[in-house]
Amino acid sequence: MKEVALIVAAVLVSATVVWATGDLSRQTPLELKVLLGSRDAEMVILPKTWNLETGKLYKVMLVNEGKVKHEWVAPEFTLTIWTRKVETAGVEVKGVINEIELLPGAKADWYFVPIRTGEFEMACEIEGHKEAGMVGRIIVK
Ligand SMILES: [Cu+2]
Repeated sequence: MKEVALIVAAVLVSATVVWATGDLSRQTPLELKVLLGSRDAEMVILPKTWNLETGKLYKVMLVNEGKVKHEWVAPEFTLTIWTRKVETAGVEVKGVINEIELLPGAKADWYFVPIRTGEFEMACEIEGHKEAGMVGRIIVK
């Protein structure tokens, strides 16, 4: 009976493991919801720190819950990732992404794989927003 339980447990575990061998673009993405502007505070990037790992596929769901436009940039970071696609409002964009601008209420799902380790700054590039607190760090291990 114990053996059966172990086999069942092993099957359950192996079914949920993400295998990254071979095609790194075809993994099940790890999801991270990020607010650029929230209902409670306009000048925020939440979470302020992203902890990522190389070789894993991420789906970063950017949402602007604020009342003004925001512009996410992280120039050094975007040079060290491979973007699979960005999906927004029925549109899919592929290629290198350096900047994502979100109008109030807008959402964009960004799929990418970090390639290199390091620590990178991210910020909102609209005048005065960075100084007001729209800044954060991306740590890739
Ligand atoms: Cu902003």
